[in-house]
Amino acid sequence: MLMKDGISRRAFLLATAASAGAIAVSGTVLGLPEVLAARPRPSARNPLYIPPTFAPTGFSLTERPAQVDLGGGKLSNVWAYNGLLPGPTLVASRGDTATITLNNWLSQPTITHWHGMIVDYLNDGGPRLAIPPNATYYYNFTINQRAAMNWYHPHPHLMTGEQVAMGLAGAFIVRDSEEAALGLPSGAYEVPLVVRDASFDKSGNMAYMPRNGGFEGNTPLVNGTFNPKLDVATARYRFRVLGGANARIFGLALSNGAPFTLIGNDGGLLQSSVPVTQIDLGPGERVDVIVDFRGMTVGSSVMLRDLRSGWDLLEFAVTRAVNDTGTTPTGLSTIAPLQNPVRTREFSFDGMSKINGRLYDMNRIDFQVPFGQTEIWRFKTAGNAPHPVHVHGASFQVLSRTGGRGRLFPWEQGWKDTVLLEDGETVDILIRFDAFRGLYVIHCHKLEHEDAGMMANFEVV
Ligand SMILES: [Cu+2]
Repeated sequence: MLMKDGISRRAFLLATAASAGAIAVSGTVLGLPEVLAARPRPSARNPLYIPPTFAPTGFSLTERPAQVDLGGGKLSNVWAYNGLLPGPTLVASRGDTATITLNNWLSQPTITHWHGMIVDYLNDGGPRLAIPPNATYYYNFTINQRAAMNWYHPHPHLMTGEQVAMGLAGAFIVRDSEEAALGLPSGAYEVPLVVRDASFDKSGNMAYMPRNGGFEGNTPLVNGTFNPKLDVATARYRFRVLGGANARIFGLALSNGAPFTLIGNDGGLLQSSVPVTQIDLGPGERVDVIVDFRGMTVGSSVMLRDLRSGWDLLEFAVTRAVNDTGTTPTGLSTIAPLQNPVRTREFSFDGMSKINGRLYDMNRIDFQVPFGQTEIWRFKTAGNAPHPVHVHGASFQVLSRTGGRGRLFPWEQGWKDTVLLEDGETVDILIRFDAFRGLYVIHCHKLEHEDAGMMANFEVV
């Protein structure tokens, strides 16, 4: 395949597009999206892509159009960090300094937000800091927070949905001594899983088809791999899972009914591990789970499944026997509850574009929050949920959910930065900003709601 020069690659893409169109005739009869008809069948699963890891010190990230093999050898036009989808996995230890240069090689404004990282205003990458095409932004911050898997993605006003859907996202893992002492599965036994959906045009290129209610693609991708498979050993694995979709909520489960051992979420380790057979994961949320393949025989496999769509997301194929005699500790961390809230603030997530009746105005500061003071923030909705509510500048603790599902779930313990609000629900959180004063945002992480205006500025004073 004459792929070594740009001209041949262009010709290859055109030829592939033509053949995809031909195959699509039968796919259309079946009501399948054309691109699915051209993709490999489940019998030809693609190896799960695992992005390379880098320290975020002296590191450059470039947002740019790229051609990526999402599986099966066919290149798709996407937008990606450093040409990788997902972007490189950044790994740092508590106490490290991140010095990151962001280059914007897109044809529209962008800025990168470090979702879950507790950093000051100038390093937070909020919409007010967006840079024009061909500009550069320099980040410099100290990492001072618990071990967790955070992530990075664009956050310009009005264009976040498109930029994330086109492929711009990556994991940002923070480690600390508390986590290291637990002896959790590591190396090849620790795998980040960025779970999202996507849609493609007739040529197999990533396509963004926004809807006000939220973009939902017709194809699942794990780590940017279509129809993926991961070869595993008879051992325990630690999977760091990110809900990386624009709008879709995943109901994660294993096809054999075995439980996940849930050990962490957005803000890091839970106090205690807990077995769960299903996990609902909304946009921006993370879960940290141990999956034990020791009871399985070589040659067998199990699927990571989305119970909501019925999709098989990822096949775990047991291909070799090893001797893992370890145990996953039950006690993981100590989490001090936030206490003595001094006031309650209400946020109504209205329709598909407003908070407390107002559209986002980049230049308006909607409210001020005293530094170091614990408050209850009450999230309500007048419909058009789910709204995955995300707050910048601090992690929070989920206190209660009334109405709707009427309870809290195991993955909502500990420290969170994004919480799912369904119709009819009122969710109370405890929050305290004790790291930085300055300007942050609260917004719906259904990215089409966010882009439509479901966001507010607040200032920690
Ligand atoms: Cu919303």
